[in-house]
Amino acid sequence: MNFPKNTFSAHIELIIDKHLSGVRITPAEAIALYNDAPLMLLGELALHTKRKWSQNNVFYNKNFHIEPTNICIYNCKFCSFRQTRDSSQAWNMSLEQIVDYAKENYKDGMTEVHLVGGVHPDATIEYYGDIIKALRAIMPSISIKAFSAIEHIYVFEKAGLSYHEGLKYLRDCGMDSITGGGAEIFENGVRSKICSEKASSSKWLDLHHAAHDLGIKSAATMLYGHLESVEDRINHIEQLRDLQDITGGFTAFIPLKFRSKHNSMEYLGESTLITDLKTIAISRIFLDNIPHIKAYPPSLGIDNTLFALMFGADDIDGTVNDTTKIYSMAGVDNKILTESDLCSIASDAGFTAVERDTFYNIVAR
Ligand code: V47
Repeated sequence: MNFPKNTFSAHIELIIDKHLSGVRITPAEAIALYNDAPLMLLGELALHTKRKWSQNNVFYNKNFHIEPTNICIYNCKFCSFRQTRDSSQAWNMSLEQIVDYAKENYKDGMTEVHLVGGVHPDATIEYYGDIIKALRAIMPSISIKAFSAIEHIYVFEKAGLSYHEGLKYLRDCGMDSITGGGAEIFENGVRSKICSEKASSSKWLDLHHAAHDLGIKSAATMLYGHLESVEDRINHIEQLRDLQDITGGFTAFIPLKFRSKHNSMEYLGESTLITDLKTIAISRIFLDNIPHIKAYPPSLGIDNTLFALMFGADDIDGTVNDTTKIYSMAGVDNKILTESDLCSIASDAGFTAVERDTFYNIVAR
């Protein structure tokens, strides 16, 4: 790295040297870097670190989403997707409708279906299992990334099953991995203000721990840009780093930018580009054990996704199209991204676009 040294303090210089020599930085050092390092330095450090993990590659995936319902027993303050049963914007697909939807949206060459939705009051583990089995029957070779920890926990507790038992059942039905959703922010004070009703942080972490014990890989998210502080963000990624030390089961970390329209936290507005880039960069620098950092276009927007690649992200998710409504319902005007759009984002930022499957194996065509 060639950054002019007199542009930052001796303390920051020590932290940079520590990181560059391969020694893990502490949460306090991450907070200092976030607050005090010049933005370009943070970017350069994160990019240097990203290259160690994935060289000049930026990964993308050919996938689509299914959101079987947006009816949800939880009323999270940041969520614009959630509806009550009697809302005119509510939907709840039958098994037949889910199969028809999958047939309509599955295109040749796709390697992953991402299944996530609201926690419907009538949801059961058997229904979740039936959805997975029905998808497996029509798409035998696709990788099924199914449900967030919050959905798993609801149906497992309802069935009186341990997390291990529930996950084994769904794995036997054909589930290959689980999504990173529902993590929000682990710090209990903020969590109780934004999503007091949903499963706690420790349950979220326990569910992923159980999945990893069974060899089921998962992603991890963090919702940022609302009431949380920088300390809360670092605390969140520290808890993920700690769990990853034990299990090694997280494939990617995904910072999700809070989008404010049509929910009860609209008054907060949205994070600046500087916050978005610093959050991506510090995640790449601090998480020395999670291989990939995902910049998610539906949440970040296309331009900010491109910048995020220059600040340490190495994954831009997939062809998703308009099969996720979580962000459009929160006011994001997303262009439908084709495979060639994804490749352009990567190459415009100076990287080589590489198609991957769910587990980051390179797809050779
Ligand atoms: O948990 C909901 C977030 C998540 C808003 O596993 C919002 O690879 C911003 O988990 N503004 C669901 N975010 C989506 C998710 C996800 C996305 C991409 C990849 C993966 C993966 C998982 O969406 C929720 C919540 O944190 N969310 N509302 C909002 N207004």
